[in-house]
Amino acid sequence: FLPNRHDLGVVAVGFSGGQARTNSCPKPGVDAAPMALIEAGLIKQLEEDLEKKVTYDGKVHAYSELLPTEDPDYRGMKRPKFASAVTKEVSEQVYTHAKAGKLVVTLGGDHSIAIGTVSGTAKAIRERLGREIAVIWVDAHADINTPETSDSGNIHGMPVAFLTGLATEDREDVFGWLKPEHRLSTKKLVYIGLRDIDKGEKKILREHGIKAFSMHDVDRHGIGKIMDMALGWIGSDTPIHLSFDIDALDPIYAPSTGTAVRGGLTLREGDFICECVAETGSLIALDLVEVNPSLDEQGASDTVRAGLSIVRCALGDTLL
Ligand code: 4U7
Ligand code: MN
Ligand code: MN
Ligand code: MN
Repeated sequence: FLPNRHDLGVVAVGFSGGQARTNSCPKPGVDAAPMALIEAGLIKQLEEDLEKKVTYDGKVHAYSELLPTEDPDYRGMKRPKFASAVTKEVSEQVYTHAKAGKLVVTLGGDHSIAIGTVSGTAKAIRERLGREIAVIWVDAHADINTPETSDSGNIHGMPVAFLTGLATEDREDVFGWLKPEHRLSTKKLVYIGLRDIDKGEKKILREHGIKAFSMHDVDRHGIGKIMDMALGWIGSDTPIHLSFDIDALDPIYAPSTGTAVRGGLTLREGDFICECVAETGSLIALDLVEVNPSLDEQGASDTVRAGLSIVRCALGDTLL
């Protein structure tokens, strides 16, 4: 019932607007990640080493045609109209691949783009298989702030709230386009790697009984047991969307990212998570986000290499 594992659709999203450029967050550059990953050989490796059939339009989308003339803050969100328009477009791109039975690989971009990717697969898998997807969100952060709980107003800290319907909005041009068929149940969401969670987010996680494995849990049980528990929670034969924020990895391995937090996953733990998901045979989509090659020049190539490794492992490269 699952997509042909050898048939990939790749979407390159050069979007950094979910991590708004303000004095407190002067961090453009995450939009350059898809090109850096592709120049490092990503598509070529998928085709040649992993023998995948790759459908890719050859473009890094910047969506500049969607840039609104005016984009004032709304409910505290920064650049809400642009992020909404871009994620709506991403949603349609991802939907098209997933509906055609392809495993979709999306290269970000900041994590706000997951509003597009997850909504696109959720809708496609509902229509194609009559199934709900599960999401494994690997991240230092929970990204489940509502506009009201967010201190930063940055939309890359809110995607899970919009995807689960914890945040809703009537205005079509500010995520009002998200409909029930795009959404994800809080029961089908699992976090791994958390270590920097806002107060309001903790309350949300607790109140909705959301399954979350923090770095504390990883230290306590080891990553092997964590993956058994995470996949056990989801249940076998459930289509899995893996959304991997590179800041889940320790900054030793992935320093070039906008919101680095110390005390993260090792390179092997990150790869292991992806290998376990690959082993299930249930992966329907992968996002790799928050790589920012412009931030730490020394570390940029390490971070890009870590990203490449994550993608290859999720697609089964390292399995025997
Ligand atoms: B990322 C933060 F306040 N929680 O909402 C926020 F700590 O996609 C960070 O995981 C969000 O990198 C990080 O701005 C978003 C902050
Ligand atoms: Mn994130
Ligand atoms: Mn993060
Ligand atoms: Mn980040």
